[in-house]
Amino acid sequence: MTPARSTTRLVLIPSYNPGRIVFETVSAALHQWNPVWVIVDGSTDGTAEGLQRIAAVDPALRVIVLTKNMGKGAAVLHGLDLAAQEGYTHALTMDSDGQHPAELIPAFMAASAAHPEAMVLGRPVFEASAPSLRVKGRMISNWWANLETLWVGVDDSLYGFRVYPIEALRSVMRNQPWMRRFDFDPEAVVRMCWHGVRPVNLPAPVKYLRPEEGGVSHFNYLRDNALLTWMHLRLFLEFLLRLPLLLLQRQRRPG
Ligand SMILES: Nc1nc2c(ncn2[C@@H]2O[C@H](COP(=O)(O)OP(=O)(O)O)[C@@H](O)[C@H]2O)c(=O)[nH]1
Ligand SMILES: [Mg+2]
Repeated sequence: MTPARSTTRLVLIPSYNPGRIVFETVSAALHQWNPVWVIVDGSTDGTAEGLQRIAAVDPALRVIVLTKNMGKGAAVLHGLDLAAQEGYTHALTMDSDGQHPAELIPAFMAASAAHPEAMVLGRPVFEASAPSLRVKGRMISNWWANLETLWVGVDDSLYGFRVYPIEALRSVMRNQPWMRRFDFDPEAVVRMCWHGVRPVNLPAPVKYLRPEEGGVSHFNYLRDNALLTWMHLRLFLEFLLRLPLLLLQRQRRPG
């Protein structure tokens, strides 16, 4: 049975060549929420066609196809612009590759409804099988993100299972060229904090699927770590410029 349609909150799934696992991911999301929008980001694995076939018989699913690969952030922004036009106020983003817990969509949406001005961030709970290089690597990104936000309370900077207030995120993205590729998730958290959107953290398991289970990652260790390093360098320089203002905001922070 499809859940009742929400007119304020939607699930946005950016998707780039995830392979067949996307059908399970999307079906799990549809089990929990209505509407679910998938932004197919220039995929060449035939998943756009398969998803469109599902959408043809299930009005809870909308498939938006970008013919060229634009990057995760650009795909999310495309979805946010359309969602704003249709009056949605909040979007839960999740990955298309089966790593994120669809069963927690209602709990995250409920937390967002309780704190509409905040962003609801997943705090990853890793399985023992999670690659330790990825788990340790994110501690570096988290350290930078906490410094850049003066420890306002970001538990994890990289986990893309989140609920964002749409207008705040669009206005953060609109006026700068960054946050369009894989660097989207951590930069969004930092810039949203600077924008005055506070984080609410909820634990959420992350799965690392084996290739034979349909696990696919486009994370390229050198390319993406270079992108993340460059991103934190940019953010850090901007942080230094913003520091007086951030310290002032911190003084005024309640509690
Ligand atoms: N890497 C990558 N991911 C994209 C892109 N566009 C959308 N995505 C989505 O972003 C999510 C995260 O990417 P993934 O390769 O799984 O990275 P990982 O989970 O950190 O290993 C997936 O849902 C992708 O389908 C893109 O251009 N590159
Ligand atoms: Mg992934």
